Formats: sequence, C-alpha cells, structure tokens
Amino acid sequence: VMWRQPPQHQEWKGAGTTAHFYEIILGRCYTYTQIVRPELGHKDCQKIGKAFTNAFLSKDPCGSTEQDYEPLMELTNQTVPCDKTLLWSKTNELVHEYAWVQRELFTLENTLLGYMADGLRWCGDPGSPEMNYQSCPDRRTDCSNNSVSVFWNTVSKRFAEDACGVVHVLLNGSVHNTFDERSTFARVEVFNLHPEKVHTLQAWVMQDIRNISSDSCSDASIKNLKLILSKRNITFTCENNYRPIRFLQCVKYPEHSSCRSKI
Ligand code: DVN
Repeated sequence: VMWRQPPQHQEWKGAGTTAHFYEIILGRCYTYTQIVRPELGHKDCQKIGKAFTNAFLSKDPCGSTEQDYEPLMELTNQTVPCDKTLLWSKTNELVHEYAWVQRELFTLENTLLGYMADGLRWCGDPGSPEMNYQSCPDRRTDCSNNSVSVFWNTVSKRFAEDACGVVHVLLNGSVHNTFDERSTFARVEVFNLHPEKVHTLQAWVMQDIRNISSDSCSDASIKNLKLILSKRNITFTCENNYRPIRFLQCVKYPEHSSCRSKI
C-alpha cells in the first residue's frame, strides 16, 4: 500500500518551534547553573528540561495555562536580592547591555528560566507527542493563551511577586507609549509587585540619542503609571536619560553631540 503523507498545511500563523529546542534549553540550563551562577549547581537540568516540555507537549497550544508551567516553576525557583530587580519595556537591547555591565542586577533574562527561554519559540499538538516545528500560534492573529505567551506571563508574574526593596524599570522615552498598557510590564509586573516588600519603583526613561526631545518623565503615559502605583501604595520616582545608561548609548554613537563633552 501507498501511505498518504500527513497534511502539510500551515496550521498556525506564527513560526514553529525553534529547531533543536530541547538541546538548546538543556544546554542553556547547564551553562547557567554550572558557569553563570554556580551557586545553582544543584539544580537538576534533566528534570527541568522534562518539566519544560511536559508543560506543552500533547496539549492544545491555544489552551495553555499557568498550571501547565507549575512543575517547571517549582524546579527553577531562585532568589534575587532586594534592590536588584530590573524590569524593562521596549528597551530589550539596552537593558541587557546595562545588566551585562552591572552584574549584580537581574533582568528576567538573567534568571535561570528567562535565560533558558530567551528568544525561543515552542508549541505542541494535542494529537502528537512531538513539538510542532512547522508553525505555532501567533499571539495577535491566532490566540493570546498560546504556550509561549502564557509562559512569559507566568514567569514575569513570579519575577514581580518575588521582588523586594527598590525595583528599577528601564523605559523607552522615544516611543509613542512609554508606559504601554498592553505590555507585559504594565499588564503583569506592575500589578504583581507586593507593596509590603516593594516600597519604590524607580523608572529610568531613556531616549534615542539621535533625537533627544523634552522631559519624558512628564509624558501622559508616565503619569498614568504614577497614578496606578500610588493607588497600590508604591512610591514612584522617574529619571530622564540616566547617566550610566547614556554612557552605554555613547559607546554606540561616540561622535554624537551629547557624547562629545569631556565627562
Ligand atoms: O520587565 C520585562 C521582563 O521582566 C518581561 O517579562 O516583561 C517585561 C518586558 O516585556 P514588555 O513590557 O511586554 O516589553 P516589550 O518591549 O513590549 O516586549 C518585549 C518582547 O516580549 C517583545 O519581543 C514582544 O514581542 P513582540 O511585541 O515583538 O511580538 C514580547 N512580548 C510582549 N508581550 C508578549 C510577548 N511575547 C509573548 N507574549 C506576550 N504577551
């Protein structure tokens, strides 16, 4: 008999699971726990890798839940020291450049689980024990409860809940909504900071060095953030173009006028 090929149509609008997903997360887990943070050397990366894939394999990629990721969350708990949590929105590149230099600061991607998953895509299929390398749900056109979005919402929630002392956030003063209500920072992190532990949220609002405009801290969206936090009993402070991070921007554009003056 001639066996029919399984249908090869693209099921979802988004790109499929990253090639070699399992090997990548396993390798990153060992790199992180053995080399980046050897104090986490006791973590069981085999178990963590299995818990990660068990969270989404053989399941509807549009019906992902926080509970799916619960076993993974339990295996990857990690303490971030007070005053060292660094949140961000629309500053992906700059924030990680800064965290690379300020080694004691932790973005989510500097924690084990964020480090493992950073930049990857994954999904399964209810009718198969395999990963779907062909396509995965796009969060805008297919479904918001997809395996990747639910993962980031879940780990971001825990990251914010665990924070204590002063929390910092690096925002982009050169985009329309510096504080964007649809962002993970706004939807998840702001509402999961515990006021009993987090007394202050300090924002550093950075503008694109090539077009520095007026005071971003007085932007309407920032006023909205300030209001939300005051209702939650968290003090808000805001600083425009924080100098240490401006210096990082100057590394990229050393000839720019705002970088030419002698320090
Ligand atoms: O504080 C950080 C960090 O802790 C994190 O988990 O949340 C904060 C950063 O997320 P954000 O506030 O949504 O910031 P951005 O710049 O709007 O989005 C950063 C990235 O996450 C982007 O690649 C987003 O994908 P996009 O918009 O280019 O398709 C992505 N992202 C945002 N919301 C998401 C999401 N990915 C999956 N599901 C979501 N709900």
